[in-house]
Amino acid sequence: MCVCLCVSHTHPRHYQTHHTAAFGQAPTGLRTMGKGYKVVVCGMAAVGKTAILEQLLYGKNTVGLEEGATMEDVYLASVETDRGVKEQLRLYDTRGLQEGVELPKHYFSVADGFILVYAITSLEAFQRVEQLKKEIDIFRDKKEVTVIVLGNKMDLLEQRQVETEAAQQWARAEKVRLWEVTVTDRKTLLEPFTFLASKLSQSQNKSTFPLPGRKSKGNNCDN
Ligand SMILES: Nc1nc2c(ncn2[C@@H]2O[C@H](COP(=O)(O)OP(=O)(O)OP(=O)(O)O)[C@@H](O)[C@H]2O)c(=O)[nH]1
Ligand SMILES: [Mg+2]
Repeated sequence: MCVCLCVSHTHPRHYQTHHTAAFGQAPTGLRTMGKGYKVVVCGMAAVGKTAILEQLLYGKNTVGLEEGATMEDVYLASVETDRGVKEQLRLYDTRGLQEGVELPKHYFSVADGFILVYAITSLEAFQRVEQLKKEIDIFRDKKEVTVIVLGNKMDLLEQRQVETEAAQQWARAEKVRLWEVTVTDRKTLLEPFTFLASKLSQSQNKSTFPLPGRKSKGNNCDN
């Protein structure tokens, strides 16, 4: 399964530095990138947002290495859906939230999707995700957005503060999918990102094309 091909990673604070990386395929380069779905990756500081993206896109396990706090980075990725179609994602790696630091409101108007990240070792980080979900519901302005939730640092079981079942129960009530993952095992990241790409493409198709079997006025889809 080709889940991810990262073709570019830009640092907006610098002059558009492009990095290329590929997994099992040659890099296709920026020219093949469409606009892509805009996905905001957010959550409390130090839950592993950047580490997740670096592992998923570059196969880098940065756990244990010194990594600075993020201001904002944009990763461009091509992710294969469950139907084998590649979808382009623009992943906004945002600044970690802390007491008094809110997710800037412009993200709510641009986002097609959100990845809410907490660490299973921090109840506070999970509560921040609950709050973010509420903010999405308020600020998305009736636009359809896809939300997935990642409970990271699953390898640190002995420091667990967020129980799996309690988190899943909340996710079911909110009608969002939640996975526990760890950056130390890239495989745990594949299903959530495949799901996200599939869901994003489905929701766009839903609003762009009439459903089979339902004829809309002046639009004959029988052929
Ligand atoms: N054990 C373990 N450590 C992790 C995991 N993911 C990230 N870390 C560590 O957690 C720390 C924070 O990771 P980052 O990826 O910088 O977290 P972040 O959410 O991007 O942080 P900000 O950019 O400050 O918001 C680093 O020391 C990582 O090595 C994981 O799955 N397991
Ligand atoms: Mg970061």
